[in-house]
Amino acid sequence: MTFVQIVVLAGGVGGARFLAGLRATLRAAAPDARVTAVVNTGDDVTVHGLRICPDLDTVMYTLGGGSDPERGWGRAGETWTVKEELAAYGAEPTWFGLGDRDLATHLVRTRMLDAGYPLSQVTAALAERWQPGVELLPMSDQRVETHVVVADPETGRRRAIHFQEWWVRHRAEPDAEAFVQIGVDTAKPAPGVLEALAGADAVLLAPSNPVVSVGTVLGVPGVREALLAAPGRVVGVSPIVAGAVVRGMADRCLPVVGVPVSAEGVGRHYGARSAGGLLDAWLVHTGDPADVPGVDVRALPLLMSSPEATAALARAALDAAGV
Ligand code: FO1
Repeated sequence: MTFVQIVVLAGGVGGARFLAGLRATLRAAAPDARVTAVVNTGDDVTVHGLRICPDLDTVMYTLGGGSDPERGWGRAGETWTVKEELAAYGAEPTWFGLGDRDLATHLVRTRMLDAGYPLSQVTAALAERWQPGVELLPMSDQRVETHVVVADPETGRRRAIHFQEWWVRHRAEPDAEAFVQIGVDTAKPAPGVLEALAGADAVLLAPSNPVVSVGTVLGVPGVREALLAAPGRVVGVSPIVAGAVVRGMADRCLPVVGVPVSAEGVGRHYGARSAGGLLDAWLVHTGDPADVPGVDVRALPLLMSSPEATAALARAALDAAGV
């Protein structure tokens, strides 16, 4: 059996589901394949003195079998006693829900970060418990935070708020004028990221938010170049189905960077690898038109409505990558 190395650029819920399907399809077809997930950390936030890494935790919990299937984030069987107690003190932010079980992850992570461990080592330590079955890498060990420039509803003045405040507190209601990745210019790919890309037999862009998730990962200096130098093909999966997002709020993010909310729009945004863009192939939902010049566009059902459907989607991505 050839040794297959697959790298996946992923964000939160969509990325986690896709990775679960990829793991399932590989367990059957290529048990010695190795999957490296390079996960967005731009959503990371410090709340009540604790460092929260939503996308890393969503992937870790989902692949580890501990995530809440409804919410898509946080833990199954969660309780909210500490959250209620914090609210009783009026301790802000009360709008960001930290579950009691989830808190243990943030306490361990924050203690290790404060002790000087880099985020990549903290992530590996947390994953020891959860055994996700893929290598989990943050995109960078340096802090990169996505902030959103909005016009203040009271004063009309432009100001930047943390992505989590825009996303959770305001449900992405206020029009975003720009996304700013604080710290990205001095961030370096986390240890293992460039090495994984250099040996990748396939690079998959998960159906995550193309702007604030996949886009943020690609914005870490060196990642895009390493992806384009990868020996394997680059295959993207559209997060837009029938002109709409399936989950999340990519439709609130794409117009900010001038990209149409369509499979074709995102495909063209990623661009053809043969013309300086990213993609060798682009998977779109059956029925979605997507003329993406220079890219091998393939239509199939993209809804990850069941583990079988997700495994079939992952299988199609591997086929498009030729592995
Ligand atoms: N999303 C919400 O809509 N409300 C919350 O209170 C909330 C808390 C939260 C805590 C930890 C965590 O890892 C994720 C959390 N999320 C919450 C989801 C999070 O905002 C998103 O998963 C990502 O940042 C977007 O992909």
